[in-house]
Amino acid sequence: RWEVVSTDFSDITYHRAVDAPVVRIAFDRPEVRNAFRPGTVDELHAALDHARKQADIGCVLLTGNGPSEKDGGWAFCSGGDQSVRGGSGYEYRGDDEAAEDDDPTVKKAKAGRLHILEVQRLIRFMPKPVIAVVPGWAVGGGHSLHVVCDMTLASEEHAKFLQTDPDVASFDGGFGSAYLARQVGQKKAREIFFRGKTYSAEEAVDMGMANESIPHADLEDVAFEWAEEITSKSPMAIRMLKFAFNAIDDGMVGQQVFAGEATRLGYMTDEAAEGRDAFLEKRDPNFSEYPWHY
Ligand code: 1HA
Repeated sequence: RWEVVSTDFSDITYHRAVDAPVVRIAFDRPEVRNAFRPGTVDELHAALDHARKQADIGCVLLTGNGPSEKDGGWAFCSGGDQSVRGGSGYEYRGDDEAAEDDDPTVKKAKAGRLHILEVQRLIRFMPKPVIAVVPGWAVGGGHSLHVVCDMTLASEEHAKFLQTDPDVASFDGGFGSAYLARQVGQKKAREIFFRGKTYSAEEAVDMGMANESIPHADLEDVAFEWAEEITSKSPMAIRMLKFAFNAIDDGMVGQQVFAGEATRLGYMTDEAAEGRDAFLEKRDPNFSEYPWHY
């Protein structure tokens, strides 16, 4: 079903479907429950951005490879790799240099990285659905990632949803908490963060932060079916809907993103062509043929 898009990655895998406009991007550090270090985030950003730009890709499946060879455990993502957490963020250490920017003209900031937030924004603002396919633990910053995805499908047997942020003195005060509250309600979202209890796939579905609990063996097949279904529909309509769903929570940025798509549609009209042509031909535009629709 899948062919490799790039072998340049060490902390993720990136595949595209042979016969559908769908990609599969997966964390590939199962021995640490797919925790992300700075290089992992660089790679994830690069793969998602690549998928964003492909005109023949309409849906991204974001998941975690597994199980761990150490103990057989499954994970979507366990958040920031605590072993490389420095004084101000997560640091490139050891063999984690894969995707670091080696451009000598770039003066690198000394502060640690928190750029998983850039990945969150990329998922939020890319004009195609991203489905979190959760085969195991979704924890901390990994929990926030599933929250920001357009939909979540979870393994009935192995998915576990957990917010440890306050346990490790971290806090996702953006999409990870605020958007979660939109999904499960204020009281429940506060419970999730303040208590740090683990929830099953079924509980996640019941509270509205996951779409479906699926037998583990079928999870990837069902996710692929969902992606095929979505990508059989109008790209324009799916894009407009995603940005419409986002807009109410995204303030003026949400309006800007939605309006950008509206502008694209506007540019496709004869009326817009008349405006452009009149300028280029150095004449007054004639909009008289275009009705004042109601
Ligand atoms: O909140 C943010 C941010 C907020 C704003 C802006 C940016 C942010 C960026 C990141 C984050 C965060 O992600 S903070 C939250 C960080 N993550 C955690 O606190 C989760 C830590 N892990 C656990 O709680 C548990 O490991 C687990 C619930 C995911 C799994 O438990 P389990 O099944 O009992 O396995 P466990 O034995 O604990 O883990 C297996 C191996 O994976 C262990 O290594 P080993 O002893 O075999 O050498 C464990 O240390 C490692 N591991 C798991 N999670 C992480 C990890 N190593 C480093 N970092 C991890 N996150």
